[in-house]
Amino acid sequence: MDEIRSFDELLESVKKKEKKILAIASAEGTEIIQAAKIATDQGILSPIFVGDKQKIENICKEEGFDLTKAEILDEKDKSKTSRLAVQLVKEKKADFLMKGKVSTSFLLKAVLDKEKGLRTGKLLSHVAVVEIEKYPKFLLVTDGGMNIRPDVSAKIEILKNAVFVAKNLGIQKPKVSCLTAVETVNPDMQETIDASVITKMAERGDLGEVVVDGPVAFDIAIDKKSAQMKGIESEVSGDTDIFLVPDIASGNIMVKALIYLAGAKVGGIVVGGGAPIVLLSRADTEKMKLYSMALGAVVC
Ligand code: COD
Repeated sequence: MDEIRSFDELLESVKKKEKKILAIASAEGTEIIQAAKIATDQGILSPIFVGDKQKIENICKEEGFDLTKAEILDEKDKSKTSRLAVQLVKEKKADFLMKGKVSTSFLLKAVLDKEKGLRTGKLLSHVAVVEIEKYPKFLLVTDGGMNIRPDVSAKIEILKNAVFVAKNLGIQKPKVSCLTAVETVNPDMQETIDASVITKMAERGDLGEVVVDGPVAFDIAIDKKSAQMKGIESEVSGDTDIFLVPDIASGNIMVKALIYLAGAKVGGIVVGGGAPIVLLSRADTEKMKLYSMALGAVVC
């Protein structure tokens, strides 16, 4: 499989594959139906709308969504829509899951339910896939969306999840930068210790087909010249695929800064469970919603 380096290429790739079925928990929102309409019109998925049937049908009519292209499961109780959508995935009636007008914690709790959820024994984590004019390929940032302050064991799981996404994007041997503020191990900065542990594990082959560098600051990770000026020799520098960030705040800030200051295009998904989960935010543009759904479809 050729490496996918942009969202246009991603959409083309998804369109060539079998159409995936997306279960949407509490789909009765205009922006949700609009996003599902774009993805359906582009031929990348078929939705199952779980929620208030009457409201969903009304919005579909307003938005010109062809109701023959979707299934609707009537459930007005918001505490039940997440469980129903999760159940559809568990029973293989849907391939992946999306949050509609239900809170993130409701949906995640249904996903994490020990009996009825989508647990696989692995950690669930968020991967943001970023396309930016100044960089010749995708840049994956993790985890700026789910795990708040991961310890080193959690970071290893987060990295494995991101490698899984990278492989689905055709990146055979992803290059990973464990981001910190400095290139030296400083015992007062726990993230530098975690980064050096992960780098050592990768060197020993414990993390599979990846090349890891860290601790490393963002300038060194993104720009080979900066590395050379600092006298740092690194195969990863200037060619990073995955940016492993120290915590949710740093990852979230990094991605949003790229969107607002550098016009980045971004899609994001949660992986590690039985199926990918699309968690859209209200502030996402229609395109970003489409990119996230396409990402979900490509990693199913
Ligand atoms: N993967 C797998 N299992 C998990 C995970 C995970 N990432 N997180 C928790 N669990 C399991 C635990 O092992 C436990 O068995 C059960 O779930 C409950 O664990 P808690 O009590 O630690 O989890 P919650 O329900 O309090 O919190 C989980 C959240 C994902 C809701 C929490 O971590 C959170 O709020 N994350 C930030 C989400 C967010 O605000 N994102 C910003 C969006 S932009």
